[in-house]
Amino acid sequence: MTVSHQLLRTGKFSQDDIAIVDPAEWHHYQPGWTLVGGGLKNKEDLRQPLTKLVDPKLKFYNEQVGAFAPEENLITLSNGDKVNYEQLVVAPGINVDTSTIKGLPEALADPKSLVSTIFKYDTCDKASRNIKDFKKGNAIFTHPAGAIKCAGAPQKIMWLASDHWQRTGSYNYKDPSSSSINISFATGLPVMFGVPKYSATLEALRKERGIEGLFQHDLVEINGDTAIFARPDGGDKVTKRFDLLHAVPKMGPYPFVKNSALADQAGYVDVDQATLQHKKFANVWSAGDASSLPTSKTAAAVTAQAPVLVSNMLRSMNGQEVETGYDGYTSCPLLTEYGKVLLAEFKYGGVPKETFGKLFDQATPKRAFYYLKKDFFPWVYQNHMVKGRWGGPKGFIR
Ligand code: UQ1
Repeated sequence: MTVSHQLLRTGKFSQDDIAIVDPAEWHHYQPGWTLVGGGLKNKEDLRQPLTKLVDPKLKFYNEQVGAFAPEENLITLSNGDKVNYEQLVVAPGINVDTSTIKGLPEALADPKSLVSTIFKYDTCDKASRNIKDFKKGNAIFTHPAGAIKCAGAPQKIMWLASDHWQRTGSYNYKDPSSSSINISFATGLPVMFGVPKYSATLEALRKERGIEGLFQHDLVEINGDTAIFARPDGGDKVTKRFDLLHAVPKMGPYPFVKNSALADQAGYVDVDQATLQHKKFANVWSAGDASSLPTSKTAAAVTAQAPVLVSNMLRSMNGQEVETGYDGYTSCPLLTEYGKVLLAEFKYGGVPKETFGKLFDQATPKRAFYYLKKDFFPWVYQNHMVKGRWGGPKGFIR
Protein backbone atom coordinates (compact mmCIF):
# COMPACT_ATOMS: atom_id res chain seq x y z
CA MET A 1 0.00 0.00 0.00
CA THR A 2 2.68 2.48 0.96
CA VAL A 3 4.92 1.65 -2.04
CA SER A 4 2.13 1.86 -4.63
CA HIS A 5 0.84 5.15 -3.23
CA GLN A 6 4.35 6.62 -2.96
CA LEU A 7 4.88 5.73 -6.64
CA LEU A 8 1.56 7.32 -7.57
CA ARG A 9 2.44 10.48 -5.64
CA THR A 10 5.56 11.02 -7.75
CA GLY A 11 3.15 12.17 -10.49
CA LYS A 12 4.94 10.02 -13.06
CA PHE A 13 2.11 7.53 -13.49
CA SER A 14 -1.29 7.72 -15.17
CA GLN A 15 -4.63 6.04 -14.48
CA ASP A 16 -4.16 2.24 -14.14
CA ASP A 17 -0.38 2.33 -14.78
CA ILE A 18 0.03 0.87 -11.30
CA ALA A 19 -1.95 -2.16 -10.15
CA ILE A 20 -2.43 -3.70 -6.71
CA VAL A 21 -3.08 -7.42 -6.47
CA ASP A 22 -4.40 -8.36 -3.02
CA PRO A 23 -7.12 -10.87 -2.11
CA ALA A 24 -7.92 -9.24 1.25
CA GLU A 25 -11.24 -7.68 2.13
CA TRP A 26 -9.77 -5.72 5.06
CA HIS A 27 -6.51 -3.89 5.61
CA HIS A 28 -5.50 -4.41 9.24
CA TYR A 29 -3.25 -2.34 11.46
CA GLN A 30 -1.64 -5.45 12.90
CA PRO A 31 0.74 -3.74 15.35
CA GLY A 32 -2.45 -2.70 17.17
CA TRP A 33 -3.47 -6.26 18.01
CA THR A 34 -1.10 -6.17 21.02
CA LEU A 35 -3.13 -3.21 22.27
CA VAL A 36 -6.33 -5.23 21.73
CA GLY A 37 -4.83 -8.11 23.76
CA GLY A 38 -4.05 -5.60 26.49
CA GLY A 39 -7.65 -4.34 26.51
CA LEU A 40 -6.64 -0.90 25.20
CA LYS A 41 -8.33 -0.96 21.76
CA ASN A 42 -11.24 -2.53 19.91
CA LYS A 43 -10.09 -4.70 17.05
CA GLU A 44 -12.83 -3.36 14.75
CA ASP A 45 -11.24 0.10 14.98
CA LEU A 46 -7.95 -1.20 13.57
CA ARG A 47 -9.17 -2.29 10.14
CA GLN A 48 -10.46 -0.56 7.04
CA PRO A 49 -12.01 -2.01 3.89
CA LEU A 50 -9.19 -2.36 1.37
CA THR A 51 -11.36 -0.99 -1.46
CA LYS A 52 -11.70 2.27 0.49
CA LEU A 53 -7.91 2.69 0.82
CA VAL A 54 -6.84 2.01 -2.75
CA ASP A 55 -6.57 5.27 -4.71
CA PRO A 56 -9.00 5.33 -7.67
CA LYS A 57 -6.02 5.98 -9.97
CA LEU A 58 -4.73 2.48 -9.18
CA LYS A 59 -6.04 -0.63 -10.86
CA PHE A 60 -7.17 -3.03 -8.13
CA TYR A 61 -7.27 -6.79 -8.61
CA ASN A 62 -8.99 -8.09 -5.46
CA GLU A 63 -7.48 -11.52 -6.19
CA GLN A 64 -4.84 -13.89 -4.87
CA VAL A 65 -1.57 -14.37 -6.80
CA GLY A 66 -1.44 -17.92 -8.18
CA ALA A 67 2.10 -17.97 -9.56
CA PHE A 68 4.99 -15.78 -10.67
CA ALA A 69 6.62 -16.10 -14.10
CA PRO A 70 9.51 -13.62 -13.84
CA GLU A 71 11.13 -14.84 -17.07
CA GLU A 72 7.97 -13.79 -18.92
CA ASN A 73 7.25 -10.67 -16.80
CA LEU A 74 3.82 -11.85 -15.79
CA ILE A 75 1.88 -13.18 -12.83
CA THR A 76 -1.06 -15.55 -12.90
CA LEU A 77 -3.97 -14.80 -10.60
CA SER A 78 -5.75 -17.59 -8.79
CA ASN A 79 -8.74 -17.07 -11.14
CA GLY A 80 -6.41 -17.95 -14.05
CA ASP A 81 -6.06 -14.43 -15.46
CA LYS A 82 -2.57 -13.36 -16.49
CA VAL A 83 -1.24 -9.87 -15.70
CA ASN A 84 1.88 -8.48 -17.45
CA TYR A 85 4.23 -6.04 -15.82
CA GLU A 86 7.33 -3.96 -16.48
CA GLN A 87 8.18 -3.67 -12.77
CA LEU A 88 7.00 -5.98 -9.98
CA VAL A 89 6.93 -5.35 -6.22
CA VAL A 90 6.39 -8.47 -4.12
CA ALA A 91 5.09 -7.64 -0.63
CA PRO A 92 2.45 -10.17 0.47
CA GLY A 93 3.77 -10.48 4.03
CA ILE A 94 4.43 -13.63 6.03
CA ASN A 95 2.16 -16.59 6.75
CA VAL A 96 1.16 -16.96 10.43
CA ASP A 97 0.41 -20.65 10.44
CA THR A 98 -1.39 -21.86 13.60
CA SER A 99 -1.19 -25.48 12.39
CA THR A 100 2.59 -25.39 12.99
CA ILE A 101 1.78 -26.11 16.64
CA LYS A 102 -0.15 -29.34 17.09
CA GLY A 103 -3.47 -28.77 18.86
CA LEU A 104 -3.26 -24.97 18.59
CA PRO A 105 -5.99 -24.43 15.95
CA GLU A 106 -8.49 -26.43 18.05
CA ALA A 107 -7.49 -24.76 21.33
CA LEU A 108 -7.81 -21.29 19.77
CA ALA A 109 -11.23 -22.11 18.32
CA ASP A 110 -12.58 -23.36 21.68
CA PRO A 111 -14.23 -20.30 23.27
CA LYS A 112 -13.84 -21.82 26.75
CA SER A 113 -10.11 -22.51 26.52
CA LEU A 114 -7.61 -20.08 28.05
CA VAL A 115 -5.47 -20.38 24.92
CA SER A 116 -5.15 -17.34 22.67
CA THR A 117 -2.84 -15.43 20.35
CA ILE A 118 -2.59 -11.74 19.50
CA PHE A 119 -1.09 -12.72 16.13
CA LYS A 120 -4.59 -13.42 14.71
CA TYR A 121 -7.49 -11.01 14.29
CA ASP A 122 -9.93 -13.72 15.42
CA THR A 123 -8.28 -14.27 18.80
CA CYS A 124 -6.57 -11.01 19.77
CA ASP A 125 -9.66 -10.03 21.80
CA LYS A 126 -9.84 -13.51 23.36
CA ALA A 127 -6.35 -12.80 24.74
CA SER A 128 -7.72 -9.74 26.52
CA ARG A 129 -10.71 -11.62 27.98
CA ASN A 130 -8.49 -14.50 29.13
CA ILE A 131 -6.07 -12.15 30.89
CA LYS A 132 -8.90 -10.23 32.62
CA ASP A 133 -10.66 -13.42 33.79
CA PHE A 134 -7.52 -15.13 35.04
CA LYS A 135 -7.06 -15.09 38.82
CA LYS A 136 -4.87 -18.08 39.66
CA GLY A 137 -2.67 -20.76 38.13
CA ASN A 138 0.22 -21.12 35.68
CA ALA A 139 0.39 -18.63 32.85
CA ILE A 140 2.76 -19.42 30.00
CA PHE A 141 3.70 -17.01 27.21
CA THR A 142 5.59 -18.45 24.24
CA HIS A 143 7.90 -17.19 21.48
CA PRO A 144 8.75 -19.66 18.69
CA ALA A 145 12.14 -20.55 17.25
CA GLY A 146 12.62 -19.13 13.74
CA ALA A 147 11.76 -15.84 12.03
CA ILE A 148 8.53 -14.13 13.07
CA LYS A 149 7.07 -10.68 12.50
CA CYS A 150 7.20 -8.23 15.36
CA ALA A 151 9.67 -10.17 17.49
CA GLY A 152 8.74 -8.11 20.55
CA ALA A 153 5.01 -8.85 20.57
CA PRO A 154 5.22 -12.28 22.26
CA GLN A 155 6.62 -10.59 25.37
CA LYS A 156 4.71 -7.28 25.11
CA ILE A 157 1.50 -9.13 25.89
CA MET A 158 3.21 -10.82 28.85
CA TRP A 159 4.46 -7.52 30.26
CA LEU A 160 0.94 -6.08 30.00
CA ALA A 161 -0.65 -9.17 31.57
CA SER A 162 1.81 -9.25 34.48
CA ASP A 163 1.20 -5.53 35.06
CA HIS A 164 -2.58 -6.09 35.01
CA TRP A 165 -2.35 -8.98 37.50
CA GLN A 166 -0.03 -6.95 39.73
CA ARG A 167 -2.48 -4.01 39.72
CA THR A 168 -5.47 -6.25 40.46
CA GLY A 169 -3.69 -8.09 43.31
CA SER A 170 -3.29 -11.57 41.79
CA TYR A 171 0.42 -11.14 41.28
CA ASN A 172 3.16 -9.61 43.37
CA TYR A 173 6.46 -8.76 41.66
CA LYS A 174 8.21 -8.54 45.00
CA ASP A 175 7.14 -12.00 46.15
CA PRO A 176 5.98 -14.10 43.18
CA SER A 177 5.98 -17.34 45.20
CA SER A 178 3.20 -15.97 47.43
CA SER A 179 1.13 -14.94 44.37
CA SER A 180 -1.80 -16.98 43.10
CA ILE A 181 -0.39 -16.67 39.56
CA ASN A 182 2.92 -18.05 38.24
CA ILE A 183 4.28 -16.62 35.01
CA SER A 184 6.70 -18.28 32.57
CA PHE A 185 8.16 -16.99 29.32
CA ALA A 186 9.05 -19.93 27.08
CA THR A 187 11.11 -18.85 24.10
CA GLY A 188 12.78 -20.75 21.30
CA LEU A 189 15.60 -18.21 21.47
CA PRO A 190 18.56 -18.18 23.87
CA VAL A 191 17.88 -14.57 24.99
CA MET A 192 14.98 -12.18 25.66
CA PHE A 193 15.65 -10.07 22.53
CA GLY A 194 18.03 -10.17 19.56
CA VAL A 195 19.70 -6.81 20.26
CA PRO A 196 22.02 -6.96 23.31
CA LYS A 197 21.37 -3.37 24.43
CA TYR A 198 17.60 -3.93 24.83
CA SER A 199 17.90 -7.57 25.82
CA ALA A 200 19.80 -6.54 28.95
CA THR A 201 16.93 -4.29 30.11
CA LEU A 202 14.32 -6.93 29.32
CA GLU A 203 16.24 -9.69 31.10
CA ALA A 204 16.54 -7.46 34.18
CA LEU A 205 12.79 -6.74 33.96
CA ARG A 206 12.00 -10.46 33.73
CA LYS A 207 13.96 -11.13 36.91
CA GLU A 208 12.50 -8.10 38.68
CA ARG A 209 8.99 -9.39 37.97
CA GLY A 210 9.75 -12.94 39.10
CA ILE A 211 8.97 -14.39 35.67
CA GLU A 212 10.46 -17.79 34.94
CA GLY A 213 12.66 -17.77 31.79
CA LEU A 214 12.50 -20.98 29.78
CA PHE A 215 15.08 -20.31 27.05
CA GLN A 216 15.51 -22.59 24.02
CA HIS A 217 11.99 -23.92 24.64
CA ASP A 218 10.04 -24.07 21.38
CA LEU A 219 6.32 -24.85 21.73
CA VAL A 220 5.41 -27.68 19.34
CA GLU A 221 2.24 -29.17 20.80
CA ILE A 222 -0.72 -28.44 23.06
CA ASN A 223 -2.48 -31.40 24.59
CA GLY A 224 -5.29 -30.44 26.98
CA ASP A 225 -3.59 -28.43 29.71
CA THR A 226 -0.11 -29.58 28.73
CA ALA A 227 2.32 -27.61 26.58
CA ILE A 228 5.10 -29.59 24.93
CA PHE A 229 8.37 -27.91 24.01
CA ALA A 230 11.17 -29.02 21.68
CA ARG A 231 14.70 -28.05 22.69
CA PRO A 232 16.52 -26.32 19.82
CA ASP A 233 19.79 -27.02 21.68
CA GLY A 234 19.16 -30.76 21.29
CA GLY A 235 17.79 -31.78 24.69
CA ASP A 236 14.71 -33.97 25.35
CA LYS A 237 11.23 -32.50 24.97
CA VAL A 238 9.87 -30.69 28.02
CA THR A 239 6.24 -30.73 29.13
CA LYS A 240 4.63 -28.04 31.28
CA ARG A 241 1.13 -27.84 32.71
CA PHE A 242 -0.64 -24.54 32.10
CA ASP A 243 -3.87 -22.82 33.07
CA LEU A 244 -3.47 -19.88 30.66
CA LEU A 245 -1.42 -20.00 27.48
CA HIS A 246 -0.53 -17.21 25.10
CA ALA A 247 0.90 -18.99 22.05
CA VAL A 248 2.75 -17.56 19.06
CA PRO A 249 2.58 -19.72 15.93
CA LYS A 250 5.57 -20.29 13.70
CA MET A 251 5.66 -18.17 10.58
CA GLY A 252 7.11 -18.51 7.11
CA PRO A 253 6.86 -17.45 3.49
CA TYR A 254 3.59 -18.11 1.67
CA PRO A 255 3.84 -21.19 -0.61
CA PHE A 256 3.29 -19.11 -3.78
CA VAL A 257 6.43 -17.13 -2.87
CA LYS A 258 8.47 -20.00 -1.48
CA ASN A 259 7.79 -22.24 -4.49
CA SER A 260 8.63 -19.55 -7.04
CA ALA A 261 11.76 -18.58 -8.97
CA LEU A 262 11.90 -15.43 -6.82
CA ALA A 263 12.68 -17.20 -3.55
CA ASP A 264 15.98 -17.70 -1.76
CA GLN A 265 16.90 -20.90 0.12
CA ALA A 266 14.65 -19.95 3.04
CA GLY A 267 11.71 -19.12 0.74
CA TYR A 268 11.80 -15.32 0.98
CA VAL A 269 12.03 -12.95 -2.02
CA ASP A 270 15.75 -12.80 -2.73
CA VAL A 271 16.62 -9.10 -2.80
CA ASP A 272 19.79 -7.10 -2.24
CA GLN A 273 19.80 -5.95 1.38
CA ALA A 274 20.70 -2.33 0.59
CA THR A 275 18.92 -1.67 -2.75
CA LEU A 276 15.83 -3.96 -2.40
CA GLN A 277 16.31 -5.05 -6.01
CA HIS A 278 15.94 -8.75 -6.78
CA LYS A 279 19.30 -10.50 -7.10
CA LYS A 280 18.39 -12.24 -10.37
CA PHE A 281 15.45 -10.31 -11.91
CA ALA A 282 16.34 -6.62 -12.12
CA ASN A 283 12.68 -5.53 -12.53
CA VAL A 284 11.53 -7.29 -9.36
CA TRP A 285 11.60 -5.63 -5.92
CA SER A 286 10.56 -6.59 -2.43
CA ALA A 287 9.98 -5.04 0.96
CA GLY A 288 8.46 -6.09 4.24
CA ASP A 289 7.93 -9.50 5.78
CA ALA A 290 8.10 -11.49 2.51
CA SER A 291 11.52 -10.13 1.62
CA SER A 292 14.87 -11.73 2.41
CA LEU A 293 16.07 -8.49 4.09
CA PRO A 294 17.96 -9.72 7.16
CA THR A 295 16.30 -7.43 9.67
CA SER A 296 13.44 -7.64 12.14
CA LYS A 297 10.07 -7.77 10.32
CA THR A 298 8.00 -4.73 11.35
CA ALA A 299 5.88 -1.90 9.94
CA ALA A 300 8.59 0.50 11.11
CA ALA A 301 11.08 -1.32 8.86
CA VAL A 302 8.73 -0.75 5.92
CA THR A 303 8.70 3.02 6.59
CA ALA A 304 12.44 3.03 5.82
CA GLN A 305 12.38 0.43 3.04
CA ALA A 306 9.58 1.89 0.91
CA PRO A 307 11.27 5.19 -0.10
CA VAL A 308 14.46 3.29 -1.07
CA LEU A 309 12.48 0.84 -3.17
CA VAL A 310 10.52 3.60 -4.88
CA SER A 311 13.60 5.70 -5.62
CA ASN A 312 15.55 2.71 -6.97
CA MET A 313 12.69 1.53 -9.16
CA LEU A 314 12.41 5.00 -10.73
CA ARG A 315 16.20 5.17 -11.20
CA SER A 316 16.20 1.76 -12.81
CA MET A 317 13.33 2.75 -15.15
CA ASN A 318 15.41 5.79 -16.18
CA GLY A 319 18.48 3.65 -16.86
CA GLN A 320 20.32 4.96 -13.79
CA GLU A 321 22.29 2.88 -11.27
CA VAL A 322 20.40 1.86 -8.14
CA GLU A 323 21.57 3.23 -4.78
CA THR A 324 22.41 1.43 -1.56
CA GLY A 325 19.90 3.29 0.58
CA TYR A 326 18.56 0.84 3.18
CA ASP A 327 20.62 0.18 6.30
CA GLY A 328 18.29 -2.36 7.94
CA TYR A 329 16.39 0.19 10.08
CA THR A 330 13.63 -1.41 12.10
CA SER A 331 11.97 -0.72 15.38
CA CYS A 332 10.06 -2.41 18.13
CA PRO A 333 8.05 -0.26 20.54
CA LEU A 334 8.05 -2.69 23.48
CA LEU A 335 5.21 -2.17 25.93
CA THR A 336 6.67 -3.05 29.32
CA GLU A 337 3.65 -2.00 31.40
CA TYR A 338 0.45 0.12 31.09
CA GLY A 339 1.91 3.57 30.50
CA LYS A 340 5.46 2.70 29.42
CA VAL A 341 7.26 1.65 26.26
CA LEU A 342 10.89 0.80 25.54
CA LEU A 343 11.48 2.11 21.99
CA ALA A 344 14.01 -0.28 20.45
CA GLU A 345 15.32 1.05 17.11
CA PHE A 346 18.20 -0.61 15.30
CA LYS A 347 19.77 -1.45 11.93
CA TYR A 348 21.60 -4.40 10.41
CA GLY A 349 23.80 -6.23 12.85
CA GLY A 350 21.57 -5.28 15.80
CA VAL A 351 23.29 -1.87 16.04
CA PRO A 352 21.06 0.72 17.77
CA LYS A 353 19.88 3.60 15.53
CA GLU A 354 17.72 5.70 17.80
CA THR A 355 15.57 8.63 16.63
CA PHE A 356 15.43 10.17 20.10
CA GLY A 357 18.78 8.80 21.33
CA LYS A 358 20.23 12.27 21.89
CA LEU A 359 17.36 13.16 24.23
CA PHE A 360 16.74 9.89 26.08
CA ASP A 361 18.25 6.50 26.75
CA GLN A 362 15.81 4.51 24.63
CA ALA A 363 16.53 1.31 26.57
CA THR A 364 14.66 2.88 29.49
CA PRO A 365 10.86 2.50 29.17
CA LYS A 366 9.17 5.91 28.80
CA ARG A 367 5.68 7.36 29.04
CA ALA A 368 6.09 9.49 25.88
CA PHE A 369 6.87 6.37 23.83
CA TYR A 370 3.73 4.71 25.22
CA TYR A 371 1.58 7.41 23.62
CA LEU A 372 3.53 7.11 20.36
CA LYS A 373 2.72 3.39 20.33
CA LYS A 374 -0.87 3.58 21.58
CA ASP A 375 -2.18 6.67 19.81
CA PHE A 376 0.22 8.18 17.27
CA PHE A 377 1.42 5.14 15.29
CA PRO A 378 -2.09 3.68 14.77
CA TRP A 379 -3.29 7.09 13.57
CA VAL A 380 -0.36 7.91 11.31
CA TYR A 381 -0.33 4.41 9.82
CA GLN A 382 -4.03 4.24 9.04
CA ASN A 383 -4.35 7.78 7.73
CA HIS A 384 -0.97 8.49 6.15
CA MET A 385 1.32 5.47 5.79
CA VAL A 386 -1.19 3.49 3.71
CA LYS A 387 -1.48 6.59 1.47
CA GLY A 388 2.30 6.85 0.97
CA ARG A 389 2.70 9.96 3.10
CA TRP A 390 4.65 8.65 6.13
CA GLY A 391 8.41 8.07 6.23
CA GLY A 392 8.76 6.77 9.81
CA PRO A 393 11.68 8.46 11.64
CA LYS A 394 11.98 10.93 8.72
CA GLY A 395 8.43 12.15 9.38
CA PHE A 396 5.90 13.08 6.72
CA ILE A 397 6.96 12.78 3.09
CA ARG A 398 5.60 14.77 0.19
C1 UQ1 B 1 6.72 4.09 12.63
O1 UQ1 B 1 6.76 4.93 11.74
C2 UQ1 B 1 5.63 3.19 12.70
O2 UQ1 B 1 4.68 3.21 11.73
C3 UQ1 B 1 3.56 3.87 11.81
C4 UQ1 B 1 5.53 2.28 13.72
O3 UQ1 B 1 4.39 1.56 13.81
C5 UQ1 B 1 4.31 0.27 13.85
C6 UQ1 B 1 6.59 2.17 14.68
O4 UQ1 B 1 6.54 1.30 15.54
C7 UQ1 B 1 7.73 3.05 14.60
C8 UQ1 B 1 8.80 2.95 15.63
C9 UQ1 B 1 7.80 3.99 13.58
C10 UQ1 B 1 9.00 4.91 13.46
C11 UQ1 B 1 8.71 6.33 13.73
C12 UQ1 B 1 9.30 7.08 14.64
C13 UQ1 B 1 8.84 8.50 14.82
C14 UQ1 B 1 10.39 6.62 15.54
